[in-house]
Amino acid sequence: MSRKEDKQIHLHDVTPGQERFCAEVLNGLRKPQKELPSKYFYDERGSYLFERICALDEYYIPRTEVAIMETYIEEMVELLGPDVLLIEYGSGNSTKTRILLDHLCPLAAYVPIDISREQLLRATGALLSDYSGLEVFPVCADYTSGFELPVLNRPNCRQVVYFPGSTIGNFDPVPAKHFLEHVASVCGPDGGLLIGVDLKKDPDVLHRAYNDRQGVTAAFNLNLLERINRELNCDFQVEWFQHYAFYNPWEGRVEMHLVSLRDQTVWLDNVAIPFAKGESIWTESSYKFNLDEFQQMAAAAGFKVEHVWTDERQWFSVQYLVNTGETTS
Ligand code: AVI
Repeated sequence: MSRKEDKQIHLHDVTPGQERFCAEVLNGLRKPQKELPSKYFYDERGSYLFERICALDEYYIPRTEVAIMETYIEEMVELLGPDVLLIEYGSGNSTKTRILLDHLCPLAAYVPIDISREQLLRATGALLSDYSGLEVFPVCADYTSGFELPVLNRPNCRQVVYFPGSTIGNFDPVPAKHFLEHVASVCGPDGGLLIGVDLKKDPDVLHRAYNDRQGVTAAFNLNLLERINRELNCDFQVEWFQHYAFYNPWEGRVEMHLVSLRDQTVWLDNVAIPFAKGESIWTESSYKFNLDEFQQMAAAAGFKVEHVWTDERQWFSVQYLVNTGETTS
């Protein structure tokens, strides 16, 4: 583990190195159904493209979530209580967090965690200048695998984890349960989790959200190959791959793939990776839930759903879960 300092921002940096990136890419590309971990979308360009996705008309998630937060913020803050130590997983540009920061008072401290170092530093700098007196302890980490949080001496505060955007949907069911168990251990016996959960809906709405007309989602998906070329010295011919996203109703998830447009071979680290025409690399799953399904998953990880807020169309939910310390399976 290493600590790096950046001006006045004290960054706790536990990001995985390039070796792990290379090993995970190779491991995924050697599977019968080739796959790449979606956490690697978020280099500097990927984070920029994701921000553009969030501004698209078709991508309803951020708009709907912000509207729910703004409508019910007083109720949320009341449930969270005073002296909260707010820990955010996948904080990105911390836009939605500002709604909480504007209302949570007093706040013990804010710990944003993100894999994208540049974005984390930018967001932390902006928060420090906009919220005088706010203590921010940024952590650069891959939160999908184990890492240590900085030890903060705040004895009388309640730890609340904030996990918006339905990023929980990017985990498969077993890792999702493990992730929630990890969150339960982070927030402790009287802690809580405020989480954004995307709900099942008309597949046409989902299809449009992941196949936008401007092609921003396609560029976001293809940037993963460009990143691998840039950082791992690989030779993907990016124009020979095509973005393909669809809703799989049996599994309740949107799947994103990159489909090879011809027979081709890609070289990475002296390993040849053959592609047949039409073969795909599975780059992301985005699970959609109904309220019962999510409640069961949360209970299996030791959480009780205390409150659910949704929009009128019931497209998205923000939920407050409390740690019961008991798992149901
Ligand atoms: C970050 N995550 C919740 C997004 C999603 O909807 O699964 C990532 C994304 N992929 C394509 N568009 C957005």
